[in-house]
Amino acid sequence: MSLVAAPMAAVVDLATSAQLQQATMEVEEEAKAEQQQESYSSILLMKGVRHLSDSGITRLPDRYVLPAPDRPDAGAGHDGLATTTTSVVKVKLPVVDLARLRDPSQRAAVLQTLDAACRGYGFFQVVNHGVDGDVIAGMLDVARRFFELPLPERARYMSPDVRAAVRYGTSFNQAKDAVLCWRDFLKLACHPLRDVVASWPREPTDLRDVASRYAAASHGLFMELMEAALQALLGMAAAAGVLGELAAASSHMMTVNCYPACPQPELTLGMPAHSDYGLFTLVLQDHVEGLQVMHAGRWLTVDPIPGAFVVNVGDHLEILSNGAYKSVLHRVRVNSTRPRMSVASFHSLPAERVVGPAPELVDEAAGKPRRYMDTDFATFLAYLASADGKDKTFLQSRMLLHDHDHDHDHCAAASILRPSN
Ligand SMILES: O=C(O)CCC(=O)C(=O)O
Repeated sequence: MSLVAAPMAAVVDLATSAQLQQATMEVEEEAKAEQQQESYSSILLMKGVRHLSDSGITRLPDRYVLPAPDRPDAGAGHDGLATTTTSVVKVKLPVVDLARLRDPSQRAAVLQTLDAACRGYGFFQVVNHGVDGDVIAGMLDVARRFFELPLPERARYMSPDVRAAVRYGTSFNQAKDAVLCWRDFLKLACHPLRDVVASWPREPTDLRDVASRYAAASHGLFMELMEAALQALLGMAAAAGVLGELAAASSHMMTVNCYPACPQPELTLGMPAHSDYGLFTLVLQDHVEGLQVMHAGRWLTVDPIPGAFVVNVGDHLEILSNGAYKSVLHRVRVNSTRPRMSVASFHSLPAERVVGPAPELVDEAAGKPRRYMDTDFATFLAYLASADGKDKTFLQSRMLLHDHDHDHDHCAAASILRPSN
């Protein structure tokens, strides 16, 4: 038995070892293929969502799938508990008519509209602004053509440096996002315009010309809106100081956002809930809706007025106004059929300028306490790198006194709160 068994065993052993060798090779091959697949997927992810969308995927890759409570249809009720709100609630934002603002006989009434919008929604739309239709259409068109360029041409501008004059990337904060967002972007520093334009993308060949004309128009509009806001807040005489500073130097960053059609839009967001860092942000969007604003504990979808700018109060203006004006959370939903483009222009004082509540708005004896700490860009960068960024907005981290309703809105999407950068 053993004599027979031995060779058999040997045969079996040999067979087993050959099988084992084969199996080991297969496992190794598989691991190699998996590794390749993994690095292929991460390269694909780095290539951004335009690339994924063009590749014709029908299922959202896992890295883009938000946890259930953070998905676009999981709302936050007034009691702070997550509730499901599947219907989209649209909002017609207050309208600020610049033609009327420029008419001395109507200015006071428009200042009231602007002031009420900044206190209530933190958002408004601007019509009759006088920015040439060709400048607006040209900007959206050149932006679309930039994202149609072959990836290697776009990828020349990828940079991890948040201060780079030009930066192409994907998601919200690519280096930190646990779940990626369905957005690709091109960020362009716009101040001082004549110095930075030469570092902007060289393709499409008309980008520098078209985008610099748009940037100049956006800055002009910002200055006009700031003058109006400061006049409403502080009165003409006190407004002059900040306006003079802004005329001498400012910060201006433009982000071109590209949100391709998404195979499973109910599982992800184009941009998570965030507030903006500066004084005012001017958003130009195409005809596709997607921007949502947090108001009284609910997400409201902005109904875009063709040719209008959507304007929102940023953290700096909330701080400067000692809390009178609201820098509110907003986010972007995507959809399965229509790609969307937007151009957001972030305007503020120079990065090194310390921003605090205007002295005219603080009077402890009269019951108007200082509500915010002073802040500057270095504080903002330190906040980004800190643990606070996980469950607070930057604005909350600067608050000395809390306004409960506003605080509630800033906590409503707590697990995905991240400041914009
Ligand atoms: O795409 C939009 O409408 C909004 C963009 C935005 O919120 C941002 O760029 O910070």
